[in-house]
Amino acid sequence: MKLHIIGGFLGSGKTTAITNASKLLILHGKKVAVVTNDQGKYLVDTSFIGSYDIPTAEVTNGCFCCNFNSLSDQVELLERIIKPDCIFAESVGSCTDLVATVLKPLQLLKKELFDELTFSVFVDSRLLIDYLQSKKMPFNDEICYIFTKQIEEADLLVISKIDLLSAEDLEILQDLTNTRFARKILIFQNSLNPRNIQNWLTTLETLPIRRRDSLDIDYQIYGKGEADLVWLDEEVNIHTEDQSAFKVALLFIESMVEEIKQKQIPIGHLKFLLKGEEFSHKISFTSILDDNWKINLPSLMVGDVKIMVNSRIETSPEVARAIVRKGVNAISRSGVLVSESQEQAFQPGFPDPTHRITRNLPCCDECRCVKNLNKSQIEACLCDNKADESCCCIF
Ligand SMILES: Nc1nc2c(ncn2[C@@H]2O[C@H](COP(=O)(O)OP(=O)(O)OP(=O)(O)O)[C@@H](O)[C@H]2O)c(=O)[nH]1
Ligand SMILES: [Mg+2]
Repeated sequence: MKLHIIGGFLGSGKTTAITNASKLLILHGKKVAVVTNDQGKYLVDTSFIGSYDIPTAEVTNGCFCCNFNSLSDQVELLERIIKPDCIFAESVGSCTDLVATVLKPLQLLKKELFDELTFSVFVDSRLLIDYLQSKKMPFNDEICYIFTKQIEEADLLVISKIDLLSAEDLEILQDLTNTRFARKILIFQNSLNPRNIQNWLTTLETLPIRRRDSLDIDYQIYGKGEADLVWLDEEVNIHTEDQSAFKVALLFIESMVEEIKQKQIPIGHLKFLLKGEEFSHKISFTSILDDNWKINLPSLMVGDVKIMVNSRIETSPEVARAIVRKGVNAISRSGVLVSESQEQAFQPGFPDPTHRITRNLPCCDECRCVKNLNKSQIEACLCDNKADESCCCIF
C-alpha cells in the first residue's frame, strides 16, 4: 500500500486534488481511502470526500503530529477493512514540521504499514507569486511563518490553481520557482483538470528516493501562528415552508462573508457544506475572496438544508461566534425555522508532537531497502549515511 501524506496551507487545494485523484484511481479499478484531519470534531472535508463514496477515516481534535498514534491507527484500520492500493492522508492546513513529526516517525516506527511513503505540499499559486515577489501577504508574520516552513520542507511542491493565474504571471512564477526551489520537484497544477491530476499521480509513482531533512523551526512562532487562526465549527439546520431553504442558506453564507469582509478579517479557509436529501455542495472562501461565488450554483427548490461550517480565520473565538450570530439573525424570519448545533470556536493549542525526529534516518529507513529495493534504486539513494555499518543495504 502506498501512503501519500498531503500537507500545505489552508485552502491550497489538498482536498480537491485528493478527491479528484481518488475518483481517477477508482475509475482505473484501484482501491483508495482517505484520512482527513482537522482541529475540530465535525469535518466538512470528510463529508465532502465521503459524498463521492470514497472511504474515509478521521483524525479530529488536533493535527497528525500531535495525534501520531491516532493517524497510524486510522491507517491500520483502513488497511484492514478496505485493503486499499493507496491512502491519502491530508494534514491540517496550519500544520508544519511534518517531516520530523510524521514522516520520519512513520518510517522508523510504522514501516510495516506501507510499501511507499510520499509527501506532497500544496501551495496556492496566487499566494506563492505574491510571497516570492515580497508583496504584502494577507496574514500576520507568524501565520506567514507557517506558510514558508511548509514550503521549505516540501520535497514535492504542488503549485495549485494555476488556472486562476494569467499566462504572464504563470511564466513569472515558473521562473521564480525554478530559481528559488532548484532542489525541489515542482508540479504546476489545476486540480480541476483530470490530466493535471494524472500527472501528479504519475509523479508520485516515480519519485526518486531522497533524504528528507527535518526543519529548523521556532515552535513559539509556529504555535502563535496556529493559535491566531481561530477554529470555528457549526451546524445550522434550515427548514422553510416554501421550498426556499437553499436560497436562505446562501443568504446565511453571504451575510457571514460580508461581515468578515467588513471587519477585514483575513481568511485561512472558510468552508460550508450544504446538504439535503439529494444534494451536497461545498462552498469555499480562501484568502483571495471570489466575489462571483454564486454564479455556478444551482437554484434548488428544497424545504430543508443542513449547513456545516468549518472556518479558520485570523480573529478571536468571540468575534467568530458573533459572525455566525449575524448570519443566523440575517435569515431568522417568519416561515424560516433555524436550529443550530455543535458550535465550537476556539484557538488551537500549542503544537506538542508525539514524536519529533531531527536526525537523519539510517539509509535503510530512508530508502527502504528492507523492502527489497533493487540495487540501482538503492544506489540512487541520496542518504549521507549510506555506508553506515548498521545499515542493511551496504554492498
Ligand atoms: N480553480 C481552481 N480551484 C481550486 C483548485 N484547487 C482547489 N480549488 C478550490 O480552492 C478551494 C479550496 O480547496 P480545498 O481543496 O478545499 O483546499 P484544502 O487545502 O483542502 O483546504 P483545508 O482543508 O482547509 O486546508 C475550493 O473552492 C476548491 O474548489 C484548482 O486547481 N483550481
Ligand atoms: Mg481540505
